[in-house]
Amino acid sequence: MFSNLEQTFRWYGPSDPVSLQAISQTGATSIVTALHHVPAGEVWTIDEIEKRKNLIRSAGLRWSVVESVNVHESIKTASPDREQYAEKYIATLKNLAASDIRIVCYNFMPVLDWTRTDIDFRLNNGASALRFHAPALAAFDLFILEREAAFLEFSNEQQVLAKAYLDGLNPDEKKLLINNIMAGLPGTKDVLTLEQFKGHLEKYTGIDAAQLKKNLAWFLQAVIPEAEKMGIRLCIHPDDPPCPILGLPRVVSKEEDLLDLINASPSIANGLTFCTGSLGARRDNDLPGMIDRLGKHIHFLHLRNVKREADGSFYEDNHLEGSSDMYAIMKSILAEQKRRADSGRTDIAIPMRPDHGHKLLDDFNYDTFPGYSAVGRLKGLAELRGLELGIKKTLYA
Ligand code: DNO
Repeated sequence: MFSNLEQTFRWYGPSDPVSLQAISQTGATSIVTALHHVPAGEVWTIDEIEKRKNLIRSAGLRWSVVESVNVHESIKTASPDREQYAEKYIATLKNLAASDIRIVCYNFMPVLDWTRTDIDFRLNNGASALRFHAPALAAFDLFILEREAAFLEFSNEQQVLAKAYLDGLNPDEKKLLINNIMAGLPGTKDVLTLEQFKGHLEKYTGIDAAQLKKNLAWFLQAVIPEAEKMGIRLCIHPDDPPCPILGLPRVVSKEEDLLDLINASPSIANGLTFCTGSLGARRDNDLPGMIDRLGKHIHFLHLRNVKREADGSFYEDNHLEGSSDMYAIMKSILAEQKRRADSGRTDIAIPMRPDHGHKLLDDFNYDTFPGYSAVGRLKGLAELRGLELGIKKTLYA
């Protein structure tokens, strides 16, 4: 029988309240991390990479995936200095390859990484989840950011609902909403000010989805041939949420986008992070079908489930519940592994991580990064590995 998925856990580095030792008790064998202290665009030195790698190794774990080497805004906006940032990106990849770390996740979301409006949404059982509430984002866009075009983009009904939502918030709640949306890169506690954010938005004037796709293709054509030579596999993370927000285009949201991306620079080095939580927030993304069709390009799996609501809102559900059929997804993943095994590919143990988790039980005693609790993710991982094993023994024993 072919090998199991590689069970990984994201770790934000030495400042993460979830320790490496705790992670090793979850059953995960590998770590997903990044040098979060290095600003986007700067080169990761071999020294720094090795230091981090040794720390992970000394806990009996392996650093198998980098999430993420972030792409500098100059590349996303095609600024005149983009060549220089592509060169630095390649230099970082070279150093990672020298340390034998070869799977590298990144994203191409303008300005903001993933966006949630509520990072403490309480479920009936008292667990805390992450939520994207569409009226809250609209309220922020229309009445806090006061972006003019937003008044043309939202329907009258959406504007009324957004206003009602905003009027129901007290000043502290309003501040929290701003902080949640303006939170900077994962693994940092940085929050953009409204002024800084407006400055970023201006740089995207005139950049629509078609242009952003061209900028992404330019990046791929610059970096992928180099990555291929080094044996590095890049894997793009989809947009979260998978739609344009705050006037910013997004181009990694649906199957067609993923195909365009692959075709922009066809290579084993040009792959996907298949995030079922991000892609699953769109009703028109057929996740098992996408795995069947695009599976060979998947180098990394984020397994998570969202519960979609009619107005575009969603919250993060238990890993096996929510709007996506995790059983069907896992079945498609196993079929992809089987195809790889049959065709002689060696990358069968695709790294997967339980993406996000509720805050549960002892998690409330720690100030963990939103979504990155210990017990909640342990529960997710345990359920997912059980599902994997059950399907595998039934279908492929
Ligand atoms: C959130 C994550 C994202 C992801 C990046 C990948 O939990 O899935 O922040 O790491 O977008 O570059």
